[in-house]
Amino acid sequence: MKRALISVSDKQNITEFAKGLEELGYEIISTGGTLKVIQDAGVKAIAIDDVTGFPEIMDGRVKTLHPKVHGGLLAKRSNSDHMKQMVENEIQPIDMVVVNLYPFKQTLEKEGVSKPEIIENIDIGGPTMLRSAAKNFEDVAVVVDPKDYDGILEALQKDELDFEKRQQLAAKVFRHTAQYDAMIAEYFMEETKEEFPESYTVTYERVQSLRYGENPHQHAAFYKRPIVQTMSLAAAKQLHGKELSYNNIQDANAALEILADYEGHAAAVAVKHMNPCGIGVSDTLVDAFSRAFDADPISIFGGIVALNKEVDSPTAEKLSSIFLEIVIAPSFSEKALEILTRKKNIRLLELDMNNKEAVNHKLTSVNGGVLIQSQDNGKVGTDDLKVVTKRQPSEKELADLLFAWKAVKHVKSNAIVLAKDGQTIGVGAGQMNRVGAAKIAMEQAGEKAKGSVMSSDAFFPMPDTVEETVKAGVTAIIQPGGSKRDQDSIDVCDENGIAMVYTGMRHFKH
Ligand code: 93A
Repeated sequence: MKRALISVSDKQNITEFAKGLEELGYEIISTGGTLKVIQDAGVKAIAIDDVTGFPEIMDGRVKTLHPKVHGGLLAKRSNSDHMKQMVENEIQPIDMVVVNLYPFKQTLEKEGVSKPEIIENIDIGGPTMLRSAAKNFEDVAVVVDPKDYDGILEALQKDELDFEKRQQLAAKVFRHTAQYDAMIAEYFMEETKEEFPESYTVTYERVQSLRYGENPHQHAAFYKRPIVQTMSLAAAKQLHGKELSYNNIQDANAALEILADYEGHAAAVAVKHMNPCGIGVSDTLVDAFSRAFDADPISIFGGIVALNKEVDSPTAEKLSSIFLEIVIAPSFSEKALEILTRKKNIRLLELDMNNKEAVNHKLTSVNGGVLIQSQDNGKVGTDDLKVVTKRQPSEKELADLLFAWKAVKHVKSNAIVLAKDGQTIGVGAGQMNRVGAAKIAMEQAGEKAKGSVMSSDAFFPMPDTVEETVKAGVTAIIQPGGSKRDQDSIDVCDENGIAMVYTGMRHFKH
C-alpha cells in the first residue's frame, strides 16, 4: 500500500485532495491540525505520532523530524542496502509528501506582529520533508503547491506521475524552499543591520510577464519583493487602461521616486524616459499639474504623470486634455475617474504613497553580477546650505533652490535644472559635459530663465556653466561644491551679483 504524508498550514482544498488519494488506495499520515481537518471530512488517516512512536513535542517544533519519516522518504528503493536498513530499523517507505509551510511572509506582514511570533513561523520540519522528498524524487512525489492537487490526482489516475513530472515537482520544491529561506535571511539581515554580507540573497516573485522589454525583440517580466512595500508599483491598483509595459513600469517608478521628495505640497511630476520633464508644486493639485505641464508642454506628450493628492475633476480635465500614458495618484474622485476613463488608452493607477522610506537597496546589473548600493536618500535643508558668495539668496530664491536641488537629484548626470516659482523650467539631462546640460536647460527655459535659479548635480570643474547660465538670467545657484576651481565659479557669481550655495552633497545618477 502506498503512503502519503500530509502536513499543511494552508488547508485549502486539502480534504478533496486527501479524499482523492484515499480513493486511489493511499494510506494517509498526517500532523496535528491537518489530521483533524481531514478526519473531520471523513478521511481515514494515521497520526504522525503513531508512525514515529514519538509525541509531537516543544509546541510542535518537533513533530516530523524523525528517522521513521526521513528514512521513509530518503531510502533509495533501488538500493538493496537502503531497503535492508529500512527493515532493520522498522521504517516504512513514504511515497508522497504534501506539505506547505508555516506562513512566514504573511506573519511578517501582520500588523503589530511580535518577534517571537515571526520566529515561531519559521518552518523547519516542513522544508526538511520537502527537501528529503525532492532529493529522492525518483521514488517519491512531492507536492508543495495546492494548485497542483488536481493535476496530481489526474496523473495518478492515469498512472502518469512519471520521472519527469516528479522531477518537475522537485524543482518547484527547491525553488520554493530557497525562496522561503531567502525571505528569512532578509528578515535577519534587517534585524542584524548587516548591510552588505559576504553573499547576498534576495528573492523575487513574478508580478506579470511582459509582452516585451525595452524593445520589442527583448523578453521581460516584472518581479517584486515578496513582502510588498507600499510605494512599490507592484502594490498599485490599475483602474483603467491596457496592461503596463516594461518602459511604463520603469518610468512610473521614476515618477514615484521623484514625487516622494516633494512632500508637504500638492505636487505633480511628469516623466519621460526616466527623467522628469516637468515638476510642479503648489497649493492645489490642478495648479501643481499646470506647472508641471507648462514646464515643458512638448515633452510631456505620451509621458507619465504622478500626483501626490487625490485627483479632483479640475485636475482630471486638465490631464485629459493631452495624451498621457499613465496617471498615478493615491486616489481619484468619482467625477475625475469618469472624466479620465473617457480616454481609452490612458492607464490609471491608484497607489498608497504613505510609506516613502520603504525602498532599500538599489541593484544595477553588470555583466555576470550586480552592483548594490543604498538608495540615494540624501536630503538637504536650509541649515545644511553654505552661502559662498557675497550675496545671500533671498527667501524666494532659497525656496526655489531647494526645489531645484530635489529635482536635479532625479535627473540623469550630467544634470542641470532651472527652476522658478515651484516649477522646473529647464531640464538638461544625461550630457557628457556639464555646460552641454546647461545649454539644453536654458534653451528650453528661453525667456523664463530670467530670474530663475539653477541646480547642478555635481560641482563645476570650470566656470563655463555658471558664466552661461548667468548670461541667461539665472540669479542663484545650488551645487555640491568641492571642485579645485570652485573659486573661479564663485568669482563669476560675485562679479554679477549672483548668490551661490553649497550643499556638500553630490547627486550623481548615471
Ligand atoms: O515546527 S516545525 O518546524 N517542526 C516539524 O517537525 C514540522 N513538521 C511539519 N514544523 C513542522 N511542520 C509544519 O507543520 C508543516 O510544514 C506544516 O506547515 C505544518 C502543519 O501543521 P498542522 O498539521 O499541525 O497544522
